[in-house]
Amino acid sequence: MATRRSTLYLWELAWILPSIALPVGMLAALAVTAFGAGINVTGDAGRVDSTKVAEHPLFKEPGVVETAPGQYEVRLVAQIWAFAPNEIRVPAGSTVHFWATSRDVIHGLLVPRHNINVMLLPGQISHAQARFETPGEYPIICHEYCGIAHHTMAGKIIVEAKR
Ligand SMILES: [Cu+2]
Repeated sequence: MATRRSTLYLWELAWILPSIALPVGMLAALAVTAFGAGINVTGDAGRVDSTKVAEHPLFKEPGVVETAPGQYEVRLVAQIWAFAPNEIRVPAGSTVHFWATSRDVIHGLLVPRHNINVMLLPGQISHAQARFETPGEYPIICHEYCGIAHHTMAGKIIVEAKR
């Protein structure tokens, strides 16, 4: 009888331990991605009335601005189905700060192989920054489905070799 009771206890343990380990593991993964890998939800970089994006000082003239040597600011507006600007040129070794928002629906801003992966929410300003070391052409991709021509929504970053 004693053996049987301990067998039941072991079965219980076999269920209880994973059910504790799973959420603990997920919490650990969340902590590692948030604090270790720097993956976050859209930060609180500010808000903007999505019907008045063109009047906001940051987004009046979407484009690229050099703020200091090697430091660039991209003021980017997403709308169906384009990014403005859709071509960004910076020299190699630049740090690029993206300030971005959406004029209409939820869009995404993804630059592969760089630490840029944010949602662009109407009414919300998103900020992300990355360093572009290697000359080349990098795509800017909308990775949030935003309508019928979503797949055409893209731009590019051209990193020019230093002269
Ligand atoms: Cu899209």
